[in-house]
Amino acid sequence: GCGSSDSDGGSADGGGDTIKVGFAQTGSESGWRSANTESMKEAFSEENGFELVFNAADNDPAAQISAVRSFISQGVDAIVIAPIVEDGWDDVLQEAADADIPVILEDRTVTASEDLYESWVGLDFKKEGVMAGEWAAAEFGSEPTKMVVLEGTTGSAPANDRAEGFDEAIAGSSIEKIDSQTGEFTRDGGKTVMEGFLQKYGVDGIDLVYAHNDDMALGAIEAIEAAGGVPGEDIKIVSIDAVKDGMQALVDGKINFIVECNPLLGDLAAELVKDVLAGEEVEKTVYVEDQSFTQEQAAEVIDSRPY
Ligand code: GYE
Repeated sequence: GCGSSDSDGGSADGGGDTIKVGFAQTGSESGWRSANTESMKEAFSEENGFELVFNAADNDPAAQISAVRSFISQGVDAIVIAPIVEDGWDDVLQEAADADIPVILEDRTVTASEDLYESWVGLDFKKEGVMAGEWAAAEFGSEPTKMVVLEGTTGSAPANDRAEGFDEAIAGSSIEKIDSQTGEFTRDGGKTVMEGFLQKYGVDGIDLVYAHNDDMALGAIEAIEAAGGVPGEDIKIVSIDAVKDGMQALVDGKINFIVECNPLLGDLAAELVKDVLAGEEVEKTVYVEDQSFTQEQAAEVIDSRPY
């Protein structure tokens, strides 16, 4: 037979073919992250020939580096990392290289030399920021517009690149960034930071929220409603991810535009690990395409979204 309970061969019997992979996840900050973790666990399953050692570092960069060190000392066959922040990876990646353990990055990028990892698979965060910014510039035309920004985790690739792309796209527009602060990519963080902005500027003093992810936009919606404002009307909102709850808020008119960020990277990451261990050449960077959604477009696709 060929089922996963087969004991006379295959890779699901704990035999020598099983690939032991350590995966250092960021944590569990958002809906995007839950979907990404699920995708990774499904792809790195026993049925697919893997033994997965999973670690989620609660978004603490030092804890994530410790997790990678522990994978190295366990002698795993390969290491996959979703790096919380871009900087600080040189030493531990060198240690993995010294131990002959290949490293694949998924989702976020690092500033360390490309020689220190085999491949990276993820999204073009800068392009996501550009798409969000282009929508905002077109939406507000030449109207004077006061914008606040809910930034992702400080020092993370998506926070850096989404800020850069957006700012480039709105350069020369009538949009003025009046404040910007990190909400850590969480719903609570977005809510707390937005409460502070509303206290400072009032509902009338803010026209637009740019949230680096849907979860922070959802937190901002709660804060705006609690302050007596109508999200999507009094204050417009643009965010990134297109997870279920974000898309629902878009359909409900509380968010105005969402740029997608596809979290389903597991199969691509697992394929890269297998190819690298088989000695095959792999691409250094593997980009997954993103779309974007207006409220009308979201209503059409929401039921068929896989995450
Ligand atoms: O947008 C956010 C998550 O790194 C692309 O991390 C990922 C980001 C995603 O917490 O929701």
